[in-house]
Amino acid sequence: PAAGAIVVSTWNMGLEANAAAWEILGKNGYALDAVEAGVRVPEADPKGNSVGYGGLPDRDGRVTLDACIMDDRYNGGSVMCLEHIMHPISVARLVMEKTPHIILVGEGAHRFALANGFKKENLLTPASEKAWKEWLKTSKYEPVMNIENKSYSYNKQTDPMPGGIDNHDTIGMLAIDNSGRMSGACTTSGLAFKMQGRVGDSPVIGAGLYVDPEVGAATATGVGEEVIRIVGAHLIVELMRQGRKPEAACKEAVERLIKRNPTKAKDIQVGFLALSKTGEYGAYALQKGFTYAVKSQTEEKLYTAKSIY
Ligand code: SD4
Repeated sequence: PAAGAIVVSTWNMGLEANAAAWEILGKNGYALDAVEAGVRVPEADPKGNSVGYGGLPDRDGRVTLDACIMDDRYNGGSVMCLEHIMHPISVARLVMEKTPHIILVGEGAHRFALANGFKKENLLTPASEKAWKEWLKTSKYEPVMNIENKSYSYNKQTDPMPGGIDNHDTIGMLAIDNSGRMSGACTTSGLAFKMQGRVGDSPVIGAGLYVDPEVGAATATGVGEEVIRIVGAHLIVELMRQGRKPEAACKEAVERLIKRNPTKAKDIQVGFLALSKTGEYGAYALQKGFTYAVKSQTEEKLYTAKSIY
């Protein structure tokens, strides 16, 4: 029996993304359609500097996108290091539905997108280009995000990015529809000023996203290298299988990060968000400031996750 539709997603932009997902969930639509439609909102938003259009480029000035999607039957699709395509999540869905594969990367993913009717577009906005040129002056690579008083190597006051450079958000979205089907999506431009070819956790099924309809789903945001190290999303789903509530499972994954790399964990942000198959949700982060949005029949709200530090 269905617990009633619900959608949860990472960061403040999740509110708007959830509203788009609800257009589908509220009409008894399919969770997979809902998560795709939901994350397309930040993908197309030039103000968000870490998803899709307007995302900060790599150190060579190239906007390279990572995304993955999972349906309610253990199917997944993923694109990595995809350039010039506004909606990598929709390409990931096509990889899942139209190819015998799960992952396409770089040039191959790009060609696949074009062959399926996607348009080649310039995703580097003037604001992102300006931020990159500013960054080039020092070329200091510090993947620090969303920690107050710690930012990239340039001044927040003169920072050309609308919400501040350290407002680095990937969207992960998890949903259950009115028929009890669960799906998830995760999409990002990855860490700003990364090396050309670098891929984070977001398109890695099991790390940035995992959906197990028997148990629940989880997604991650933050420094992807650390999330991959512990295969974060899959770890959380397995902890829920063993009986942990979503928040407790996310907390245990965060503690695992600290155990694996205690020095690093103090200086970076990682946040996890989980949804059980019965519609319970919870989150946990390393640092303060990780927000997530929830929308169901009974609530529409932004929460701030608990954190270790
Ligand atoms: C990455 N996890 O590429 C992504 C970045 C991110 O909020 O989540 N930013 O490592």
